[in-house]
Amino acid sequence: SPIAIFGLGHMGLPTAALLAKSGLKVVGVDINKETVEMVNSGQSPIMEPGLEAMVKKAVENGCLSATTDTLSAVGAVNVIMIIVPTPVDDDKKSDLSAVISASKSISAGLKKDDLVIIESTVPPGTCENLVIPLLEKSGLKAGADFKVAYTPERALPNNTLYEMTHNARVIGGVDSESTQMAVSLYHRITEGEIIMVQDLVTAEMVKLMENTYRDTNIALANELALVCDTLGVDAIEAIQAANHHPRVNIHTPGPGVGGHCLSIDPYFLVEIARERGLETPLIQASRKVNEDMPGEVVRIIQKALEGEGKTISGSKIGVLGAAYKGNVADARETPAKPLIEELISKNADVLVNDPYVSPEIIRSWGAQIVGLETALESDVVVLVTDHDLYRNIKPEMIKNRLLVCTRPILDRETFQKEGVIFKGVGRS
Ligand code: SAJ
Repeated sequence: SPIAIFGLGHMGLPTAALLAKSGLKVVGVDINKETVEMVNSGQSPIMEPGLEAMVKKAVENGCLSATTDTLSAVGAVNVIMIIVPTPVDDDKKSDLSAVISASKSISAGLKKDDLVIIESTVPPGTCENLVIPLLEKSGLKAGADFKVAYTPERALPNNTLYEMTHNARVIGGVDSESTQMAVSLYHRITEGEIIMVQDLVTAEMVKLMENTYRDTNIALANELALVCDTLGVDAIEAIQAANHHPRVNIHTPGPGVGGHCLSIDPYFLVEIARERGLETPLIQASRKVNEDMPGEVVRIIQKALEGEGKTISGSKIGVLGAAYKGNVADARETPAKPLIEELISKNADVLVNDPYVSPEIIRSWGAQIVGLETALESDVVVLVTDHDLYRNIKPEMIKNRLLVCTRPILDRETFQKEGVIFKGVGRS
């Protein structure tokens, strides 16, 4: 049966393309006209390996189309997916407005026996307490008249198509028939194991547990790195040695945690627990540790410059990378932003190089955009994002011999041997 997918973003568009590739007719629904036009002309608005080719083919085959017209889309299908963004607002409370507006649009055209699948990351309980009541405004009853399932998306940006088709998937439904229907649908696109859980709320909780696990572990790595710093211990060497223990897997310290997932999802747990009278000190402390990392990097830069008789104020600082992680164009919640803004507020001349992130975004932080060579001529070079192309940087390319490498992609010894002063998170 044909499918409508609400949200043609980082997760919605690859899902739409994969379902279309499996032979289903898919209509993507998005509020952004530009996105809809791009998809209809066979282009991908998102940088993701392999995606554009897949979109192009699906559109040419007539299996994939896009529209802003929600009602006609819902009317023409029997399966509707919600894959829209769920950010947090300034108070770190979940902003479910996109889920709400999609649910309302679906409700307006919902038919008997339709299946609604939610993939957006949400505070546990959202399907039961918010989405279903909105869908039931159609006059139909969840379970009896229409089906509802929740399945979190777990694919890793930059490896999305592979992970969507190979990762294990967790599915929970409002009743077992809902779960079963969703399972058979996802079997069309994934070779990965499909794990059925009891209900909607369990599936919602699984997703938040995964991303909170990762955020908390990265926070631990970052805090340990800062302790290493005070001792003159190289954190990367120490972590690699510790990870030889069979039950230890310390994550990688860095300039902070970015992206639309890890830096947001833990707050959904904090919020939902608090509503039930429970505080979550560990999760909250981890968020704070990770959010403080850009400030820690500024301190490391300051010390490095002081060693050269310079200050942040008046120095040229070359920043390599603005994206939240390597080889992506995504700058959402990137630690590069607060880092760059703090350097600018301290009167540094910040020169940013990033071949992927859109120049407008970088300029909106007040920074200048430069080529790699120019960035490497700065008073200090600060590597922020682990883009693969930065792995080719050689010691002699660092003109002023001062490098703050916040990611372990360059070999410390090689640089030091060539006279480069090599600093980093936990490597000072
Ligand atoms: N990072 C570190 N140290 C590490 C690992 C990551 O500093 O040891 C940083 C990265 O540089 C980046 C951030 O953390 O700034 C997050 O990067 P990531 O690659 O770990 O994860 P995301 O946000 O791109 O994708 C995550 C994934 N979740 C998990 O691995 C548990 C992905 O599977 C989810 O689908 C995605 O969130 C999501 O959509 O929720």
